[in-house]
Amino acid sequence: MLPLDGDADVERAPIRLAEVLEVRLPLLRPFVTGFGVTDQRHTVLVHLVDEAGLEGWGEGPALDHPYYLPDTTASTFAVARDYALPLALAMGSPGSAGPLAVHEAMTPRIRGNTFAKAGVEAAFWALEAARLGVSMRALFGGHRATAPVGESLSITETLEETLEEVSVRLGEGYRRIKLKIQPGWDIDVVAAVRELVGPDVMVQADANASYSLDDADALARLDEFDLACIEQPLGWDQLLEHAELQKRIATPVCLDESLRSLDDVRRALDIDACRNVNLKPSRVGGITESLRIAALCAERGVPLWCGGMMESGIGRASNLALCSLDAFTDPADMSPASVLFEGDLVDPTYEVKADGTIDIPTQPGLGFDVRVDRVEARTVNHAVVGV
Ligand code: OSB
Ligand code: MG
Repeated sequence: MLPLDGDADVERAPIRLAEVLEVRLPLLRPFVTGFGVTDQRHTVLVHLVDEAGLEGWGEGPALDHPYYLPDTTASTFAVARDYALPLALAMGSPGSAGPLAVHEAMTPRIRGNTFAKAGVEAAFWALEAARLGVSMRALFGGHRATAPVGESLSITETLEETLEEVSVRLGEGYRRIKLKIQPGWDIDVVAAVRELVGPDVMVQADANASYSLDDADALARLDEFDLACIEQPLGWDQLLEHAELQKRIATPVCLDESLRSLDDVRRALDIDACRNVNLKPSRVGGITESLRIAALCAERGVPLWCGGMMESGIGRASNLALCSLDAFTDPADMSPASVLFEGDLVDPTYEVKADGTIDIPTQPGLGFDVRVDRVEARTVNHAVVGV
């Protein structure tokens, strides 16, 4: 049962602190994709505290630059501070609104800016879970205790480096390998990885919008490697072109950048622009929209998995809780913070177990303890929003 019928009937103490923070998390290794190299992860946090002392943390993990989607860290920080959080707080007396009402307050008014809305909404979901004394998993209506995960491998200097990393991750139990590809780094790397892992390992590719429809024949050559899907081969706004491409290749197209709302997903499925869905809650404007997308994919029998934005543990917490829903059929992109950052913002952080799964927390609220000292040490921009 999804919690979409209305907010719970719960006592909500007024919110006494609402703040937006930009934090800088140094990456252990640069992350290289078709849109560039990142070695510092700048992300946006939303923090709420109510008069009863209960807290909610959320994350709006846009990237620094507008090369993935129009949203950036700076735009997300500004829109969360100036519009999303003020609209959320203006619902009733400050803090009297539940997360669904907060979603309704922001979504029809703020165009785009999904990462800002998602960060604010996530903080209200975590706070709601704390107020109800339940886990986010229970609040979202999920039953699974663990989430299977895969790794998203960045583009490396040499093929050997990629093959080495694939072996390490499969040895550690990861359930699926996702290779970042771009023109010039595609067929050879996919062929070499398939050869290395054999026919039974789940392999997929993510192009981050680096091809055009003119490359359809080249992309069709990937068909022989039995990829679970090819993610976002074409431009971020090229829905019709993806439908055309899907007619010309056998590999299922998966969309990431192109899906920013429930309506986007419905349209994409209706025109066969994709046969596989990467759901990033922050990219679609939050948990509420994600629950609706999960229900749609389940209804239509579409393979669904939870993508990642290299969130800190704060952002991963709500993603992980979402993975407890049966609608998620395929492994999530959820490399642990220990692989990504010098130290996560939650402690203890989540880890991938030897069976390639992550335990989904059952503690009330966010499900993890936030390391406020680390958040403070890494904050580069901070704004308190009046309540
Ligand atoms: O395209 O899926 C993507 C990270 C940042 C921006 C875009 C993408 C990614 C990933 C996810 O590949 C990796 C992760 O979060 O573990
Ligand atoms: Mg992607």
